Amino acid sequence: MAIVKQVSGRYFSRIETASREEIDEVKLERLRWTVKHAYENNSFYHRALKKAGVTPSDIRSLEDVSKLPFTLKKDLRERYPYGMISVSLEEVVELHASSGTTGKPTVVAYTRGDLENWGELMARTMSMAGVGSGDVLYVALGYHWFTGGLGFHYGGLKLGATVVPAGTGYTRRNITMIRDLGATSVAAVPNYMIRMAEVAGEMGVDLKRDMKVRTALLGAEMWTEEMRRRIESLWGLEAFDVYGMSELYGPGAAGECHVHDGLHVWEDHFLVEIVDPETGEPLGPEEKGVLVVTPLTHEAMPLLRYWTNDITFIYDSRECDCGRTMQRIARITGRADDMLIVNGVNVFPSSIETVLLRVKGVSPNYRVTVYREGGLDKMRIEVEAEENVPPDMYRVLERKLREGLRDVLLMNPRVEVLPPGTLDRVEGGKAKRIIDLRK
Ligand code: DLL
Repeated sequence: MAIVKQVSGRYFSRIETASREEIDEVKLERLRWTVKHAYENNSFYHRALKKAGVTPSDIRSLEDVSKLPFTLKKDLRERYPYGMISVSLEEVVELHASSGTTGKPTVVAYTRGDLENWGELMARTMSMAGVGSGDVLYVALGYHWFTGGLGFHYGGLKLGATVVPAGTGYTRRNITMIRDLGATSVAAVPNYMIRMAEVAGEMGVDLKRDMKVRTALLGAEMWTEEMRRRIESLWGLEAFDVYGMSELYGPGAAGECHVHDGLHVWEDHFLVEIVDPETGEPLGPEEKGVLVVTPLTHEAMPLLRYWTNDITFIYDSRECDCGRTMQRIARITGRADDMLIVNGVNVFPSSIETVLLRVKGVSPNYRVTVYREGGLDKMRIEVEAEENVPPDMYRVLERKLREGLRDVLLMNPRVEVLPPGTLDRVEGGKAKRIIDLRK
């Protein structure tokens, strides 16, 4: 299941291949600007910096970032809706917000300059994946509070691509339009590519024969290499990982080039660090921990050392065969709070996905439930079989999966292989695969 077409991307901005000295110079200048802006124009940061005993003039090198206090999601929630905004509301031209399923939503604000930057970052990210003018970019991501839809939209416009603001839901219509409009690139969450492939099958549409899609730009949820392979082979395309979050404008903080070895961080706009999840102490290159980001250009809502809660590491080497000099992070293993602690063993859902999808005949539709029984943590893993697997093979698959999972989980989970179509589907949003009944 090798990659079908090798896309070679183009540089969108000169800075992508700039020297280390130049990049660091830009970063330092912008870091100093950001700290000053936050200190002078936001009462929360003014107080936080005073408390930490730091003034903007104390930031003399990039390492000085570690003097700054962290900002947590809870800080944004507590200052809902406008408490983190550091410009006058007249300068704010767009607002987004998280869905706020747990507590208050977090609001993110943009000035015109911020939207300009976001468009530039998304243009770079997509250009790196070979998208440009002449492409029909089909954006199958939410367009409302979620930043996914508009992020790809702004980037696509900047590239001169033909942008289709499709949004989510209406999966049958999406299949028809991707085919009829001759879309060459699709932006979506990974699980939706699987869902669309399933619906295309029901409609009798052959993704490889009837579609012109060459690339998929995917992100917004944890996905593994195994998931990438499944998507690529179902659609006959090349899939690129795109990382971002609302608090960092949206998608486009980092993305993959055609080498597919880590994600290039747009360092002139984001200063990234990896810290120990327990102590907050900075970790070195190649050491896994929590990604902490200081956006360097966000006018409406500067954030200092934003604790993303995403787990990854920074590559030691800055050399990449694509010629870009911007540092790379590894694909996100998951969020720190998604990590399951099962009878004292730490398990990331991504390791479960990896085991499941390595087994032939097992589909990418799965659900993991953790519960307590008799004073012990138990895990049930339900996964659908592929369409062509006869039901009398389900027991064989279960045995295979149990063996693989035992090595990762250090326990015997209950594994159930189910007929295709049993589990609930999400029509375009982030998948909810983990149910922890202990919480
Ligand atoms: O998910 C922005 C986005 C849209 C990124 C479309 C990529 C594509 P939020 O809804 O604020 O923003 O969620 C951010 O999603 O902290 C990660 O946990 C997760 N996430 C985003 N991209 C990836 C990725 C958007 N490529 C949260 N791999 C982040 C794994 C990702 N997880």
